[in-house]
Amino acid sequence: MLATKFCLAQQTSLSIIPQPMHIKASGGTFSINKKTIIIAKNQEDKKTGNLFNEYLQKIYGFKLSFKSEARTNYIRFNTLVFIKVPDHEEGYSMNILKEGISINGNSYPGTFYGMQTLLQLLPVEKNKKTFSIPLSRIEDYPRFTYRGMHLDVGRHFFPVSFIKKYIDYIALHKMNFFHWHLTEDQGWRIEIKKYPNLTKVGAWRSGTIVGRYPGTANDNIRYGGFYTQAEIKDVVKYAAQRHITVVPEIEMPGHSSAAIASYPWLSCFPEKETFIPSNPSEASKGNHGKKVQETWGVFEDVYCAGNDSTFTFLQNVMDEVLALFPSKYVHVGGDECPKTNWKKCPRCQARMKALGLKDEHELQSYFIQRMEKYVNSKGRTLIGWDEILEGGLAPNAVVMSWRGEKGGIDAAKQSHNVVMTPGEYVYLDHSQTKNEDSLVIGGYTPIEKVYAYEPVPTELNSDQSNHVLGAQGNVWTEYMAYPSKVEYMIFPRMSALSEVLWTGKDNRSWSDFENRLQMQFKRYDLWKVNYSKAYYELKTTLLPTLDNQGIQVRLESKIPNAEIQMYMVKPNRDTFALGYYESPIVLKDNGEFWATFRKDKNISSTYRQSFSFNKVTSKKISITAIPNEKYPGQGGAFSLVNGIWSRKGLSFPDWLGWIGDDMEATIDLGRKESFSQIKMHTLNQNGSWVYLPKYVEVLVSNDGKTFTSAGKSTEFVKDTLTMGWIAVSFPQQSAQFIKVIAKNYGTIPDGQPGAGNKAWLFCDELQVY
Ligand code: TNX
Repeated sequence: MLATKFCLAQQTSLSIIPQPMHIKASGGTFSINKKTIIIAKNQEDKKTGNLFNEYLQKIYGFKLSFKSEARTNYIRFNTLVFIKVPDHEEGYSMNILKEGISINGNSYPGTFYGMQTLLQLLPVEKNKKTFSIPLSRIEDYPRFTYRGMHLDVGRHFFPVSFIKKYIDYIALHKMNFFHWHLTEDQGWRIEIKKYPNLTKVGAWRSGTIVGRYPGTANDNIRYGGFYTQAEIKDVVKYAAQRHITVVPEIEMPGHSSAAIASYPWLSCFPEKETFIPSNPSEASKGNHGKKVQETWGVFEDVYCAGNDSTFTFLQNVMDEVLALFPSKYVHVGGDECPKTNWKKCPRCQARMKALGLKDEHELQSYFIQRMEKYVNSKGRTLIGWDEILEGGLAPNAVVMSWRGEKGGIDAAKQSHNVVMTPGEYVYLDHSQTKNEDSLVIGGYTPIEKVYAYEPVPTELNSDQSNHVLGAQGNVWTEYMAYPSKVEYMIFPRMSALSEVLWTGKDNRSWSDFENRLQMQFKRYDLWKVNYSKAYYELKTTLLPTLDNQGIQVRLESKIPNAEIQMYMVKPNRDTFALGYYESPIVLKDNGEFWATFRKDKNISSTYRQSFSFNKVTSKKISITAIPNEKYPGQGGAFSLVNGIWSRKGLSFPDWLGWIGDDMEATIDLGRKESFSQIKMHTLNQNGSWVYLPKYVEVLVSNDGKTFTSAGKSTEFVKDTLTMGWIAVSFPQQSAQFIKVIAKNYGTIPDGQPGAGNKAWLFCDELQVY
């Protein structure tokens, strides 16, 4: 432990992310200048030297020359030769002496990672003349063998130039897998020579919804693009030079609208028009055939599992894919495949009968297992999202656990290898701030949360833990239309993830990472990447006052001594200055609260929130069913009486959400009060499996034990987007306790997205008048 502490204390001056295993600084420096010589003996180490030079050239505008030997002023890239595979195959050591720098890798990737560390010892100021590198010794190796980043190019297409940048970012973080999500409902992005329609038809959609799902309109702009096989080869080679494996994903059996639009016979019902659930484009309105999707979500038109031609098609596609991607792993998706069509399809039903499959989940399992056999026969290993566990796991498959950690735990217990990608920690499409201005899918995953992620679940014993290969950041691009938005979403969270994956558990600490992050921000500037400054923003905590009469607002900022000014704008627009923030402030009246600071032109932050008080605001509240971990609200049940509710849809952090469960909230008013109406703010967004409650019932009590019903209602009045209020009105009542029951809709009906699954129920505020 002492040794670890020592390491941590020493390294801050070196500021490397991910944090190396051991650093020992000895005082003094070595200087890199234009005369420094690169020594590299073999082809591979020369390549590493060249990549080092490329970075120098790009960032600082000079490069170094190679020589076979030098006694002073050198940087040596040297991969060690072993008789037997060393313990830490991807490890390296680096000696920084007065005479020069030696990087000794345990393998070529190891030497490459040593070079990456060296890049982080270079100055963050561009025009420094000499580069002083502290004399030190570093020993380093990764904790996990799978350190991945994913990119969805289906929802939005990104040019090869950006894909290469993305690969550079992966390399700069010593990560080694790029999961390329190449096919989607909204676009097929890889050229397949045997099936030209996939890119002639499937790579293009007639328009895209505007704004957050379900959208306010369609932009009616034809959108698309694809990678030629030559481009793919180029990308794969570019990645390989950086010791990164590209794992292609060809989605099946769901998320296949684009393939079906290209070849309608892949569907169970080739004649049936594609259903675009919201805001179809003008072009699509007049087209009664199959179409590439224009909105986000999960769609029912999937590959037919009863038709052998589907498998022939997919195998032929695989043949071309495998020829392009040398990766041992091939991803076949497997997630979010509605079974609606299969239930109605005579061919699927006949297949189930012939094989004695008991339900459509077993049919999906048959589908994946059949593809796995094919992939295995070509010497490759199949990866799928955790749904491939349902109905029986394919014998050799690797599971990517995205719906929390459970899939990963189950798979590891069945001795399958696992890559962890749980939504709440590593979905980099989620918001990283509570005050997001741009459009994002929702959720709240700040950098602290990513950093706190531990990929090996505590439920696993040590044998089972060995099946956890690592983890991956997922980047779904429904709401990322441009490279700069992708950068904004991945940085700085990707840097935190790299440390989770590389650095041993005992060797990393959030506060130390925070120190190094300051330097990392400067490095982003050096790399000219667009990154989120959410780390510096005002963090707010809302709490009830002890007497339950007001809302306490606590503000925090990472800027030391930030001067945070506060205002209150009253409903009549009168504005009051509340002075500078010193300690938690108590709000008791309606109005819009503002808190704001400016550090410099790059960093400023404003928190702005309307509060609305009524008889239950800040009162004691409890709920029975615990909400889903993705939608816990802010401070649990208190979220329902904190005086605020969403105007932005699901991305607002105040929501409590339940799958299948009812909401039952009991409020203690503290004393008898009279009232005649209660209102519940809720969400109606069926395309995302979110339903209004069947009804809202209000019960009242004076002892908190025996409740009598005061009224019931189903009437929903929309306010913004898909949100609105359900009000229950009744003759004036007088009571101390109020119970609100919102009955969950239950099972999603046939013909709707997610049919057969349990519906979500949402609430972010209750009001009583
Ligand atoms: C679920 S994660 C999906 C994606 C969406 C994503 C949005 C997974 C295997 N499927 O299709 O883009 O949610 O966060």
